[in-house]
Amino acid sequence: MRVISSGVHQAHHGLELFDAKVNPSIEGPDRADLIGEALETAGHRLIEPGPVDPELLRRVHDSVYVDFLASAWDRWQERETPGPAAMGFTWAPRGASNRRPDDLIGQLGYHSFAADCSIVAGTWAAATSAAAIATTAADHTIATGETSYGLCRPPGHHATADQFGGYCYLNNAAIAAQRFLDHGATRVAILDVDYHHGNGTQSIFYDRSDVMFVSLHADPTFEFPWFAGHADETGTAAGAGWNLNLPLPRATDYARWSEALETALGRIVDAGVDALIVSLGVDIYADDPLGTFGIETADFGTMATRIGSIGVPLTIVQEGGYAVAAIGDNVAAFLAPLTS
Ligand code: Q9C
Ligand code: ZN
Repeated sequence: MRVISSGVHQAHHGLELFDAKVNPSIEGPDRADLIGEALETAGHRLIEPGPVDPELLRRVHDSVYVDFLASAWDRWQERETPGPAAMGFTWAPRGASNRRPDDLIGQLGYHSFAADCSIVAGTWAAATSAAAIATTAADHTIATGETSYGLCRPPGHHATADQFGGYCYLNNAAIAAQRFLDHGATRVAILDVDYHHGNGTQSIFYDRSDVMFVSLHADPTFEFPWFAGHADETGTAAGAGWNLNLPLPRATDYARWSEALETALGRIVDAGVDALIVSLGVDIYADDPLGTFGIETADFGTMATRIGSIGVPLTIVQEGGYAVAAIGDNVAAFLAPLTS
């Protein structure tokens, strides 16, 4: 087991708008710091990532979006009275032309889909560091076959090819998947176990058959991201049949969740993939402030044992998880059975 992490994320802590109030985001630096400490206590060595690959970023994300993210904070600072964080304020009405505006304020709406997510001074460095962590983790699995874990922060699975939202800016799991493909894999699967549907990952690969996206999540009829994650979203064009959503009800416990996991793994095994990326959100934990599921700490070990049993090269990237008192134990419990 190789664990990749970096302290660069610490300068990223955005604001989020919720209940008509603006507060520091619940997605803060403590999350990754606590995971790192728990993993060191469990005997893991934390290894720094290599540099980010700008070409790889642009194979997953639109170039204009990457350029936008890289420059948004500096452009925001040029305003007469810049607020404490740059965030979207107006989104395209249904049926609108959706032409990209020239102005920064319009572009913030164009390149985002949720007001829970903002850009501050450290955001771009943190997002590119998380992408580098995912890339380095994938590279280790590609080179050795060994399982690797990328302690990515900010998370990535809500980020689409050209929009940030849900605390995500660059899609770390998609970047890891593309890395496997670029190094000879024919088909890879992404198994997303975060409490929330990975709308960004789904959309990036929706019309492709080389990356199968499989997600267990809270039903979007009652949960963020609200507009994606239904069972009838199965892919389009060449991607038809390569997207599997398993929406679950409130209060789903491990007995119910593990039934969906069997369905998910059955499809992944049938597809005969060369590698598996796990988008590991531990917000399915029973005491998570954003979740409603009933997964206990020990269940993370049980699920990891089952996922590991399919015998496919494995790279894990961190997504959500907001119960900071238990976040380290939950991730350590998942990694423990995969550690050799
Ligand atoms: N104040 C991930 O788990 N809604 N993103 C939060 C609570 C957004 C979660 C509302 C949840 C996004 C990666
Ligand atoms: Zn989540």
